[in-house]
Amino acid sequence: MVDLQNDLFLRACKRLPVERTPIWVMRQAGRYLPEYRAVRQQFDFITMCKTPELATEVTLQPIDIIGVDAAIIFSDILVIPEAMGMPFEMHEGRGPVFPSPIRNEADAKILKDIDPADDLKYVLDAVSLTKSELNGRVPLIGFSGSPWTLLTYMVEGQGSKTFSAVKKMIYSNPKLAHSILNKIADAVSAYLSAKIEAGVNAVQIFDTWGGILSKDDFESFSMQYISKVISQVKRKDEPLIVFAKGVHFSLDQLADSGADVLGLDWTMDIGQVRKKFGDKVALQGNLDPTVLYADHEKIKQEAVKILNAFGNGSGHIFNLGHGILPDVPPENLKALVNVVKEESVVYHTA
Ligand code: 1CP
Repeated sequence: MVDLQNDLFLRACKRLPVERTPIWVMRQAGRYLPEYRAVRQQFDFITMCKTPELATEVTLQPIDIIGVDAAIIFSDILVIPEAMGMPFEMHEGRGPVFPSPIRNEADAKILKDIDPADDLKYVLDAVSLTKSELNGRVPLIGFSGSPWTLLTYMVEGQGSKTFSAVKKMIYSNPKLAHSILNKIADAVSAYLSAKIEAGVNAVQIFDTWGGILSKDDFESFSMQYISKVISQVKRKDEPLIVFAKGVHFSLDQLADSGADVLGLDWTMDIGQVRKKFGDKVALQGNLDPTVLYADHEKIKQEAVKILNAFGNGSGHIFNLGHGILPDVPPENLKALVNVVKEESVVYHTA
């Protein structure tokens, strides 16, 4: 194994001392980078996901161009439903679409258990190749959608504003919803375990759509399955990050879930969350992604506000409160990364 030259991210996840606060950003490999669009012009999205050389190339772009402290393997959360038997298409301007969504028991019969070594070999190969190309420069993060967030796409068939199809399922046929969620949780657990085995240094669970549920429904249909995944993922000392967007109401449960790091969206006060949980978990976040439309002085002010709210000591991984938007100028992200690298040092002088 190659020793890491920069392990700030991993140390911060474990709340060990660091010289400065590490930073990476969700969706850092993506459309805001002209270098990504150049690759994307030649290949469709699914081909990029399934070709380890291409996935590796775009995973490395933000490391080389922006200077972030961790890489996240280029892929998508929807590779799991695909491996379970639901092919998806990427429609330009509309996003991913499942032509045959799951709406009833008969539809659900097609869902199969996955064997990541076979069904998702292309992701594991991308992890190995990326690790070798990184050559220890920074850690590599693997990720998955949460069972609930995956269920929303599998039932809606695409992104949604109202989520009426998946909500109809949880209210009219909760038994079916729970049986599919159980299946997805097993697939996610096997997948994250296989990614760790292939070499990722940390994993993140994205619960992008947990926040559309009431507190009780979140606990029943999302939290329960996040906990199941966390208890089943086989890891040695690889940190696990859970990011649930818009879930103010169940932060306690998330902090008690066994995750090492809690990802926060930008609507939460990171200082108050730290006071509440103390040393229980590290925190990741939480700059509003649209701050990156501002000038560099404003970006600096807002970044320093977050560093200051977290305060002294380790346990903070700087990130946006959700994914970077595709029309952000890359130099603004670079400015943010440089500001965090420079301005965070004072919070780590013992
Ligand atoms: O045309 C393109 O190039 C596709 C754009 C794109 C990209 C770059 C999609 C389609 N997915 C991705 C990569 C991706 N997706 C990563 C890469 C690693 C990184 O740099 O972070 C990750 C982590 C994801 C995860 C993902 N996909 C999530 C969870 C995170 C989040 O942002 O909330 C979700 C909800 C998806 C679904 C998805 N995939 C793509 C789109 C446009 C969407 C959203 C669809 C919708 O709800 O409308």
